[in-house]
Amino acid sequence: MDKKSVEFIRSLKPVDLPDGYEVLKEGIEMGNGIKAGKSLFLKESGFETFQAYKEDCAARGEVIFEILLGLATLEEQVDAIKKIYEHGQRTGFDIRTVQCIPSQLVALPKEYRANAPKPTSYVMETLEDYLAHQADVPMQIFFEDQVLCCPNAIETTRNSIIAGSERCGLVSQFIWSQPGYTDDRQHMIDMVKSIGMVVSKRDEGFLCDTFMDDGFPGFGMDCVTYVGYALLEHYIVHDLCGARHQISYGNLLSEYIPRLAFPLAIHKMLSTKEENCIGYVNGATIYQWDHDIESNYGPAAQEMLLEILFERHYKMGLQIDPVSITEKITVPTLDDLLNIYSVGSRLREQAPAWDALMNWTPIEECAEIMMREGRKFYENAMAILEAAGINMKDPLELFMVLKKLNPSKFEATFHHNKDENGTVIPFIPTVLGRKTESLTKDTIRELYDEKGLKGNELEGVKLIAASGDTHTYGLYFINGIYSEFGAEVISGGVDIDPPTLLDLADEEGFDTVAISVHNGQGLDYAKQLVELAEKRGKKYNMMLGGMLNAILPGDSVTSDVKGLINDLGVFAENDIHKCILKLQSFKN
Ligand code: B12
Repeated sequence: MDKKSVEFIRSLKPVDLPDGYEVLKEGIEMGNGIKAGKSLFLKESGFETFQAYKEDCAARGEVIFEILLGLATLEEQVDAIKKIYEHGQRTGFDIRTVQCIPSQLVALPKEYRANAPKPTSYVMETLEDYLAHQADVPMQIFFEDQVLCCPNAIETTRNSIIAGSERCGLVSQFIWSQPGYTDDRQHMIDMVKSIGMVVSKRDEGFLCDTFMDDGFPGFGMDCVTYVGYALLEHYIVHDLCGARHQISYGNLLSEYIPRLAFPLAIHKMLSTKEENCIGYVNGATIYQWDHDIESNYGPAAQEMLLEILFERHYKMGLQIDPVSITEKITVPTLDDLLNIYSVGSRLREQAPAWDALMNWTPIEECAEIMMREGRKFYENAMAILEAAGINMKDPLELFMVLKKLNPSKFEATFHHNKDENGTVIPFIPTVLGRKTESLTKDTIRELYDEKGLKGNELEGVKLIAASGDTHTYGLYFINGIYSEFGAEVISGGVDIDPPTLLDLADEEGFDTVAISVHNGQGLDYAKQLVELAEKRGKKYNMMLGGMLNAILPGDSVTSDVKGLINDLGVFAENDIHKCILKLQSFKN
């Protein structure tokens, strides 16, 4: 066992935490005091639970499609749910489930919302807002993002249960930080209580869902980390807390063999007759183009067809949540979603004819590796946690330790296959890590060969580089480039808010900051930086890159806000050569 990892985890052991079981019990009691809702879909179809419906579909080889929807306002969201139902009636595609993607502001208790940068999507304020989603149509509505594992977990979980969201999620998101909220201890306590609320509705089918790619596995270099993490989370949520636990995944696992081997491995390891552990597979998002976007139908259709055939063969209850061909550009509109959903539905028509043509051996073989190495990863993680003196029977203590672990360190700490320098040697490398690494190398080569840079252009430049949200690969990219050309870069990590960023710059004595943003909050973020700098009476050189868009007041779709950010005096640009020239100008 890696002694360094044990010592590192020992340094994270929390003090002054209440007993996790008492907290869980409190949550169960809170849950007992509320009545769980039931969707109009369940009432109409006669199924007691959505799980029962899902199992019935699986047994018949019928694949369930679900729409992931997060529009600009609640009114638009509710109207869209009605339209989805009508679309199903008109076409016969019979779509019955919508998973809602509200704004990240919902993850924050109300008193913190006013000061947070505004990301895309709508905000829910009251229980009525959750109930409104039913829209008088027989649909099953799920609330998962920003529920269960965020600082506002008690409110979002309670409202979701009352509104009949049998799946509450998403456990893996507990590692996300929200702007302005710093009380990790309270965050973890409220999360364990919220899991308790879901446990109280166990017999009514309620479960804790998780989404691998939003959590630690989304930061890893090895697909085996998906399995190792899933087993660890299952131990805490299912074995210790007693909740039903379901595992979803998919936007970053874009290579077909690991993409299908992962649920097969999980199904074989965790599903039982009584409890199915397989959730949904999200459309892969990283092979998409942001130009000639119709070309994205190619990989999207291929992927959906394979998933349909896979589910017809294994009957494990894997649902499909497709992503639109506009994924690389912005959040999808209802039309974008119905469009890709229709493609998926038409693929189902001819699927039976493909069944006999399929050879699942490569998937089975990859699943074997995932099971074998995933179990070793999990056992290694458990052994390290135990050796570090963590109370392995206390869900709160375990979550608290993991919360303190920087996401980029999870894999490096618990992986069982490393070289002498401690670098993880992946069994099945992830795509995004690999792609970003080669993008960085290719860009560096271009800057030398085509732009004539010499390598010393940024000598003497000191800057803080950070991500304003959970997206890390853009940050990895700029860190790599700026360091290559001589800048001294301190990484501010992820989820950093404007005041913390400027505090860090002040502490380090740096006056240049480069921020990567993706959630549509770039304009707000820049405004806050300018205001804070003014208040502090200081001059900073500020640069922003990433997804430079926002939903402007009164609009339903995002607009490019690069110009508006530049007007504020914050340099907004993704062209890395222009950024290097700008950084050079700061030296003068
Ligand atoms: C990977 C990913 C994730 C992963 C992130 C994992 C990780 N460890 O980073 C996960 C699954 C966790 C995730 C979560 C979310 N995501 Co996301 N994600 C993506 C995805 C697929 C790829 C982004 C990426 O890493 N690309 C690779 C890097 C190398 O490229 P890049 O980021 O584009 O960076 C380039 C430039 O922008 C530039 N750059 C980037 N930063 C900077 C900074 C500076 C200073 C400079 C100069 C340049 C620069 O350099 C790079 C090379 O050119 C995109 C869709 C897509 N295909 O692009 C959505 C996307 C960015 N995500 C999106 C959203 C909405 C979210 C969520 C809010 C969704 C949700 N509700 O759950 C959450 C975020 C929650 C949070 N707490 O922040 C939206 C943003 C929508 C918008 N603004 O219009 C996108 C576009 C998807 C979509 N269509 O809805 N996501």
